Amino acid sequence: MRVYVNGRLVSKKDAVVSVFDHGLLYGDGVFEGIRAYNGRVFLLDEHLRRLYASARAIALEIPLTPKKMAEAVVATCKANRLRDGYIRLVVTRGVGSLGLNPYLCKNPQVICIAGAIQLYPKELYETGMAIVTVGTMRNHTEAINPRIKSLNYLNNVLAKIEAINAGVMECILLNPQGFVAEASGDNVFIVRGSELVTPPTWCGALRGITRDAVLRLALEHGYTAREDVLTRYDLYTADEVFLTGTAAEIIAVTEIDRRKIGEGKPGPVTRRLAAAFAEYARHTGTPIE
Ligand code: PXG
Repeated sequence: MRVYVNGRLVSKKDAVVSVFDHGLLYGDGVFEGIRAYNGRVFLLDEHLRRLYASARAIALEIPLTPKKMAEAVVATCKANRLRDGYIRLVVTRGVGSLGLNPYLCKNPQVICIAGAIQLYPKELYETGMAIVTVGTMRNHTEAINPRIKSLNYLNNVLAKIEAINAGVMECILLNPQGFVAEASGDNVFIVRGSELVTPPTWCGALRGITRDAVLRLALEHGYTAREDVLTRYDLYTADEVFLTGTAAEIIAVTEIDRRKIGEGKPGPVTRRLAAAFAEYARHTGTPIE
């Protein structure tokens, strides 16, 4: 495996950052998770736009133009002969002193890893998955804004621990007002009749690239789709619920808090959109060759 670190493709063992990097010391940095399908990097420009917005939000200046960053991503895929897989792009604050001050960190580190992705078990895509709502709240938008895809995922990790301890693999976090925000690493949609609803970003959702793609695909397939405030009532009473994410793609949720959702199996809207998404992903993206 070759890993991109600050402009060089190095071996796995040489792909290292300092223990004084604020990415490690404080979770100070940003990242993206991107997929490659069928020899193309899926929605690379959208991911880069979000990466640079996340960086801007934490006053981190990325030492590469978006164009050079796109070239770095493609070069990393190429060096690893990646056609289908997962790309992790990370920008850390870089080495600083033992103190929070980010302005003392002069060399942000840019890392790109191209590898495999651990999806949920294949069977779960056939059966749908059981999830729970958890007590860990999504960060307040005036704390670490959930729109920032930062290296500080501890809140999501705490939620994931609750999910795993409850015997399921994913969970829904509510925001401090009690409205549905998102899952620990995915966005959430409900289906009511032929309408899709997903929480607005101000409720504490990341603006998922998959979420945006699903909103577009839904309209193309004759559904209505909108953002609205959701509560647990809306989850429990929905016809269908599904999650979207770069790793998960589209996965049906058939049980929440041990309550059956809809018919208790992946519904027709979820299945149709999952098929449309798979087709879209195969043909959309920046060619690696
Ligand atoms: N919410 C959160 C908190 C996320 O981290 C999403 C929603 C979905 O966004 P995208 O843009 O991917 O549709 C994410 C993305 C991992 C992993 O390793 C997590 C994500 C993406 C890729 C890998 O767990 N989360």
